Amino acid sequence: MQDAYTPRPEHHFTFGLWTVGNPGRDPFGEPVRAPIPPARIVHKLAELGAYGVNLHDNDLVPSDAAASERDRIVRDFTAALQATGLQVPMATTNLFSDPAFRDGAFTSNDARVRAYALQKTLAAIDLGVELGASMYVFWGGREGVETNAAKDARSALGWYRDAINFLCDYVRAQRYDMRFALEAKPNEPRGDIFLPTTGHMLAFIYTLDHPEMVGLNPEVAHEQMAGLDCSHAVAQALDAGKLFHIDLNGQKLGRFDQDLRFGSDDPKGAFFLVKLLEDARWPGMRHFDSHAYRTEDEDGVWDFASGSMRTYLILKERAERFNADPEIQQLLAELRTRGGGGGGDKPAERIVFSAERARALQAETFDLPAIRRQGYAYERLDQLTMELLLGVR
Ligand code: DIG
Ligand code: MN
Ligand code: MN
Repeated sequence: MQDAYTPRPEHHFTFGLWTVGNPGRDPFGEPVRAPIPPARIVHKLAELGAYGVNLHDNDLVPSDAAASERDRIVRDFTAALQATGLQVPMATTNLFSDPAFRDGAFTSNDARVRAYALQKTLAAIDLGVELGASMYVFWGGREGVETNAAKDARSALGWYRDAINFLCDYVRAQRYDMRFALEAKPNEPRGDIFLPTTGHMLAFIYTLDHPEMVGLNPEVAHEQMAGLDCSHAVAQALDAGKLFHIDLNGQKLGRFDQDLRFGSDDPKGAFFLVKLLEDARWPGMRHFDSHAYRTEDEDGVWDFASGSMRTYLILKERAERFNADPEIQQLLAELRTRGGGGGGDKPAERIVFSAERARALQAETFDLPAIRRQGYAYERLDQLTMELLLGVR
């Protein structure tokens, strides 16, 4: 069915091999779906209108594969990419499945584990470059503790920083066209994960040797697990010029990491995130780091993938309607011009220090009773937004 919400490669939708390839295992049950071969995932995603496919090293190459086997697997995968035109924009390392990483990878107390994690990541970066990736994501799923008796968090942050600095220097030495995107999560699988939110990651970036190479990969579910509004984390990443990638999915508050289909649980939150990305004209990959319900068979997996992209495009169209809605825009214009602020596209005058600006401010008088009396009409504004989202505007 082709309609206004049919995804096309120019929409930059991507999925990880591990997302549509998720076999439906959970902590209380075995896999419910047979593995889908990577080449089939490539062909199906291309058929559905996706732009690209991402991977952890071991989503494609088993960690115990011999070099010849690795090369064969990469050859077959590359053939599918060439046959479909699907791209590999992002790669990452699985530093969380191997029991060797049970105390963390870059932040394990065992220096041998920290070294092995670096070795594994060097090989995974090479694989990503070989497949055409220019973005490399780091999600430190095991970088945390269940008890603070295990390690001083300052030591852990130092090891984390040394690892990222080492890998930045490797990419520079290899002259790879690659940047890093750090992904936060507050907990799970560890009791507490270091650098738990996008804000923590942003601060960490500025302690690195090459902060210009390193940005953020906010994930909707992870910010919501921390009880935060993901669109605010993404706004701060955009403001800092550090939104290098994004993981779109859905999540109910107070649950384990559900990685639900984007927008399926919180369409209003998803709407404001899509509006932010589209208003910002953000050119990055719209990556769905999520998976089908465990109830689904393979047909359900492709329903999940199509639904993810369709919901994004429907919300993109709703954002365009919001930006064109006369009543909504009139309310916003009135708000922006209050007190002589900006109007239309003219931004409000910025408050920049100067001696006379300070003197003028000190001499200024305010009609505080009037300011205290005024309302902001946000109930009207939000109701109009809700009616637009519910399809009656
Ligand atoms: C989980 O949210 C993580 C892993 O799936 C992967 O390392 C990263 C890539 O988007 N997200
Ligand atoms: Mn997640
Ligand atoms: Mn993710």
